[in-house]
Amino acid sequence: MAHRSGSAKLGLLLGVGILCLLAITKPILATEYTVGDAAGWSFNVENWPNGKSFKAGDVLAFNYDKAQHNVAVVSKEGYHSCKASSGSKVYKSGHDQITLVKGQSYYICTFPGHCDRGMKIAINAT
Ligand SMILES: [Cu+2]
Repeated sequence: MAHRSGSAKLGLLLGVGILCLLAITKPILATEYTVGDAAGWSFNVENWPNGKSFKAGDVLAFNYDKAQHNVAVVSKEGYHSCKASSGSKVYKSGHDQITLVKGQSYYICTFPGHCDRGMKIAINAT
């Protein structure tokens, strides 16, 4: 009996230890999000970020046909007006990974009419 309760205590200790380890390592591990999930970076992706909680360091993976689309980093105004400024960083590889920084980030596709068809996202990373 004494032996059994001893190993139960050891098991509990081990369990608590593992939980502590998870609690410590979890914030370090960044989450990678595939923008638009299976559909990828595409029309009407605008609402995809809804309900997700992004953290600084998380990675957004933009998958798309590079002949048809691109990803421009824009300001809030650029997001709402669907216009990238001349200084905007534009990703165009078709498989772009962008690491989020704390705060608001805005991305649009600059191909004519695409942003107006919902090819835009606003992200808030904490
Ligand atoms: Cu596009």
